[in-house]
Amino acid sequence: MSLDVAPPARAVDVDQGGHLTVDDRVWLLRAMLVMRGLEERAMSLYRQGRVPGSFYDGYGQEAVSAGAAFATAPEDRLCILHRDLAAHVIRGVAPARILAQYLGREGGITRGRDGNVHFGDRTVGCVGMVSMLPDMMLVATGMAMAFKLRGERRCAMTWFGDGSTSRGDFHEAMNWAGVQKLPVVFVLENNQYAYSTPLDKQFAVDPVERAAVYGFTGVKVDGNDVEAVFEAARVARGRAVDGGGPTLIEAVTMRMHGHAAHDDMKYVPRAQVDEWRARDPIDRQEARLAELGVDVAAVRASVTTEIDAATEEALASPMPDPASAASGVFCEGEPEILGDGVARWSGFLGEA
Ligand SMILES: Cc1ncc(C[n+]2csc(CCOP(=O)(O)OP(=O)(O)O)c2C)c(N)n1
Ligand SMILES: [Mg+2]
Repeated sequence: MSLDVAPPARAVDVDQGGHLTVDDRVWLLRAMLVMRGLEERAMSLYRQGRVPGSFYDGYGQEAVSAGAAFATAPEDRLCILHRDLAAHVIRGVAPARILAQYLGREGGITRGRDGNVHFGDRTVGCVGMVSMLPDMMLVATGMAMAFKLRGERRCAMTWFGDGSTSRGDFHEAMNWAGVQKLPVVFVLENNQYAYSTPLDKQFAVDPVERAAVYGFTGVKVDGNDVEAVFEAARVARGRAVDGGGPTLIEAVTMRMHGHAAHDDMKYVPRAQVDEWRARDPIDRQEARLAELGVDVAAVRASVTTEIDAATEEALASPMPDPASAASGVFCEGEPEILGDGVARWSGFLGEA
């Protein structure tokens, strides 16, 4: 197995039982290590004043995005949130482009048009993130509706936090997806806090139970076990593309850092953090693979080399030309009107 090539376009044959090979299991570890390495690097660049805006990370939550994204097929579409970097990595977005994005460089995914986590590379099926929460649930539900209307065998997957479950848009998306039996997978990343608000101040019932209220399946999974998240997402994706409707996956994890770089999270009890540190998803996957005889130190070393090279490449990328600031921001050119009345723009946005 080569550690230096891009992730396979279709990591696992998700339609054929989805059995994880040892290589697949190493890819899952790798994606989590790349996410952690990239975020650690970006955080230090932020502290040097080289990353504009704020900085958000998903330290300790890597299994949720890696495991779920690994269950998607190339034709699926992903709406990825601020603590889900591993999903971009799994889809094949190069680490150098992600770092260049944080740095606001021309080589970033939005070519310096938007800051930090607000990006998505549509050429690999990742839709640019809308910051208002949880608007991406509605975007994913709309895409799933399009797939269903066109009779296409593909699904939309979206991630969102526990804080989103108290918003009206959450209920609208869940309701419509349930009524229409849409091929959408909702991944609730329950990391115990929405900014400083703990779970017991957010809801009176376990959010996974809400799926049944809207007429579809809800499953709770250990969000720090990447293979358990993968399996739940694989089953959910299969149900979606087979016409069985949506699934709500509640992945239980912990936000190990503050909401963003400015937040010292003094409101989080120390014991809670210590308890979750012992369940670190990377440590757990490494222990599993070490038992199978995989040289996990070599995997770690290869990821560090990759992150070093990505950092150099990102820092060498120029700042965008201010004169080009408005290009690629809006749809350009005339839309093509398809037979069914749907307008489609080609060019920058590409096809959905
Ligand atoms: C409608 C809306 N209100 C407030 C915010 C600001 N905001 C961004 S992230 C966040 C906390 C969200 O908590 P949660 O959904 O649990 O996700 P987490 O940050 O824990 O991953 C808030 C309040 C926002 N983006 N959108
Ligand atoms: Mg949260």
